Amino acid sequence: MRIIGAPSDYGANRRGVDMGPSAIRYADLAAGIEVTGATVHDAGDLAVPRAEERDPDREQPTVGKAKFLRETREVSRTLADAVADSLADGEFPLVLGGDHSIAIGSLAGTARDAEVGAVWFDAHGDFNTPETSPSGNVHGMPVAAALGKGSFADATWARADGLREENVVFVGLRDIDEHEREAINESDVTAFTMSDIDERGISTVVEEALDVASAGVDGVHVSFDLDWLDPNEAPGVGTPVRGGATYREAHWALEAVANRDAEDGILRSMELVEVNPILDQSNRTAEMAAELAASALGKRIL
Ligand code: Z70
Ligand code: MN
Ligand code: MN
Ligand code: MN
Repeated sequence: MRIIGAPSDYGANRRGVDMGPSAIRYADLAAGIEVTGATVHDAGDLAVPRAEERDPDREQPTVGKAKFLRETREVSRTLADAVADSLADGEFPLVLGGDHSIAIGSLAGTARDAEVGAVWFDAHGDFNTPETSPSGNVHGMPVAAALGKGSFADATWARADGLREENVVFVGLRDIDEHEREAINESDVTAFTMSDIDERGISTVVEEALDVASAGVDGVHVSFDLDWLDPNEAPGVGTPVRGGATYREAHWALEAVANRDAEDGILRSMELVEVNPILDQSNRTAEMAAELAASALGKRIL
């Protein structure tokens, strides 16, 4: 497998997530994964210019707002190539963010020559467009971007045409904007909220999510936003939302991903995003990210 760092914070309104890849590596990511017997190649970080050197408003859509759109496009193109190259070389791409806007690149890369589904572990729907976004932060838009919603319809760099809308599944949503809610409900994606997890349990919800994401596709991308977890467990994120997944639920969920992959080889690519070491306590959130990656890639208790 191949580690690809994408230290971009262009999509978030707060500095610090650009240090995510370093923090996750420092938490012994590679050693944790090697326990599974996998060989880990670290490709290092993509070059991402500092946000202070750029103008967030330099390029704006005719309607709505999207900060650092030009820079996000540059990062997305570079990351898409890196992910596609990794797959072409037969190495599983594990992308480290950065904020969740980097998923535009991960999805474009993993869906370049394949039909793919996605499981999106997140407190947020990330389904805004420049027209609906209350913040203009692109990390609230990557799913809509990849699916070509709103003005992203014309953005060939953002659209991941191999990503099938009916195979996109959210798990554990709990903070959705008004227009984002309408868009999710009108779309063909499947959305499990935190209420679904409370009602039906993590195991039923995650197994069903994997069924939907993997039906009829070549592979599944797992996008893991650390703010899916409860802020008590993962405080080092830019937008903490109370009532998130527990440590044990998160481990169970990613062990289920690994078990499913062992059965049908469906896992194609993965990313860990939104780790913000500035806001963290003793690198706990990065440690969580590293542990969960190992679980997804096959680390078992026994
Ligand atoms: C809000 C917006 C968001 C992540 C925050 C927040 C989006 N819906 N995404 N943190 N990862 O600004 O669009
Ligand atoms: Mn997100
Ligand atoms: Mn989020
Ligand atoms: Mn596999």
